Order: sequence, then structure tokens, then C-alpha cells
Amino acid sequence: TVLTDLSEGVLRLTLNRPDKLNSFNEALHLALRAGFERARDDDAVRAVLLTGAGRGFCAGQDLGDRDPRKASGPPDLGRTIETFYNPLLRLMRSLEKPIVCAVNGVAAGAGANVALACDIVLAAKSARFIQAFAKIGLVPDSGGTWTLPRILGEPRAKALALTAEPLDAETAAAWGLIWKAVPDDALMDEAGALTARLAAGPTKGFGLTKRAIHAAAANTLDQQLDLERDLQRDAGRSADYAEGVAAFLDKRKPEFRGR
Ligand code: LHQ
Repeated sequence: TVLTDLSEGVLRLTLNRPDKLNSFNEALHLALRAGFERARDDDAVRAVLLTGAGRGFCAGQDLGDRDPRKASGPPDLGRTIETFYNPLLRLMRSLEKPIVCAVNGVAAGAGANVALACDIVLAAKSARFIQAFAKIGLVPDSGGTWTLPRILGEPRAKALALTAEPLDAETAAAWGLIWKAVPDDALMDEAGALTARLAAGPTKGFGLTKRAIHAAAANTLDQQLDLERDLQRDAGRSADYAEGVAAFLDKRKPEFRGR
């Protein structure tokens, strides 16, 4: 259910249930989690590219599994969230390597918020982001209620969440929700090239940079300045820093090893 390919430091994870618009069932969850665990544990992985097979990126939870008329009692969605979605989101957020998302088509419900949890999001111009939860009486999950107001402010966050209206890729980019909207036929080339570039970069420094930016949400400026000092101390001891400066002085391209 997830195609996995490691090449030149890029771990490409392709959600692969195209006839269901790559919606999440248990198997997809477990396979995607395994992919991100590999990204965390395997030094050969230096960047991740997440995308979807077929015409959609991901339509959120597979509702085919969720017919209330076939259930014996009320569902415990909290358990689903705790068992599947939250571990995935925590794993993605804590990964100290860059995650690029190529949103190839519609991203709805949890599918939209999983995309928005990636570090750099490129979307095909035809792609749409839909906070579909409201249509079935649910609350945006997978970090949506955290991400959307932070990036967009409450007015746009609430309008998207309460109306479930689709947001097109160009508006998402104009609002700062994603990095770029790109022509459909250029998406995979552009996302692939960007991820390859990141995979050849100073992975250790990238990881520390992500940590600093993530910490900022909960820090005062004073705390953040202290954190920057500590992280820069670490980064300054990396082989890639030594290589970066040496390459600059030699007027050549650096060869980063990721440590
Ligand atoms: C699907 C789905 C889908 C199954 C398309 N499931 N088959 C967390 C905890 C626990 C429970 C609940 O949820 C959550 C978090 C969530 O993610 S809640 C939100 C769940 N997702 C949605 O509500 C989105 C439902 N899908 C849609 O609204 C539309 O399919 C979108 C807007 C994504 C795409 O529309 P279209 O481009 O018109 O495609 P389509 O609707 O024709 O879908 C194509 C096929 O994919 C179709 O199957 P079929 O056999 O008729 O060709 C759909 O039934 C299937 N599909 N989403 N979530």
C-alpha cells in the first residue's frame, strides 16, 4: 500500500491505494509508519519525498471501513487517532531529516493535514486541500487544529474547517500554507530535484534547524536565543560545517556527508 524506494539518499514514499484516492486503512497506516521509521533509523536516508499514486494524494480516513450501520455500537475514534494518526504525526514532526511533500491531487481530511505536516509542500496546480471533517461531523485531526490557525490565523482556519470548502493549490501557496503550486506535469520533476538537493545537504544541520524552528512556537525570544546558541555549538562540531567552510574558501562545491 506504500511504494518505497531509496535512491541517492532520497526515500520516496508513494501512497498506493489509487482506486480509493489513497485513503488510510490500517495497512496504509502501518506501511507509512514503517517508511518514516526507516527514514529515522537508516543513515542512508537523508531526505524523504512523500506523494500519492494516481489522481489523488490522500482522501483521509477510508470511510468504507466505517459504516455505522454495520457497527455493533458507537465507534471510538479516539482510539483510532491514538493508535494510528497521532503516532504518525509525531514521527513525522520529530524526524530530523527534511520531508518534502508532492501533493499530486486532492488532499482531504487527514490527508490534507498529513501533507501540511511535511517540511516543504509542493502541490500540483490542480490539487485541492479540503478540511473534509465538517462534512461528516468530525473535528480536524492530524494536527490540523494546531497547524491551520498558526499558519493562517483563526479567521481562515475556522472558515476552512467549518465550511470544508476546497482550497486550490495556488491560493494555498498565496496564503503561505504550502511552499509552491507548480504546473501538474512539472510537479514530480521539481519535487524530485528539490528532495535530491536536500539529500545531498548537511543533514545534521538540517535536523537542528528543524528542531529550532519547531521549538520557536513555545519559546520566548530569550529561550530561543539560548537554544540557537546550543544548536549552533552542535552544528559547528559537524563534519559538514568543516566541509562547508573549506569548500567556500577553496571556491568549490561542498561534499556534505550528512554528519
Ligand atoms: C474513498 C474516500 C474515503 C473511502 C474517496 N474513503 N473511499 C479519523 C479517525 C477515524 C475516523 C474518521 O476519520 C478520521 C480522519 C479523516 O480523515 S475524516 C475525513 C475522511 N475523508 C473524507 O471525508 C473525504 C471523502 N472523500 C471525498 O469527499 C471525495 O472523494 C474527494 C473530495 C476527496 C474527491 O472527490 P472526487 O474527485 O469527486 O472523487 P470521488 O469522490 O469520486 O472518489 C473516487 C473514489 O475514491 C470513489 O470510489 P468509487 O468506487 O466510487 O470510484 C470514492 O468512494 C473513493 N474514496 N475518498 N475517504
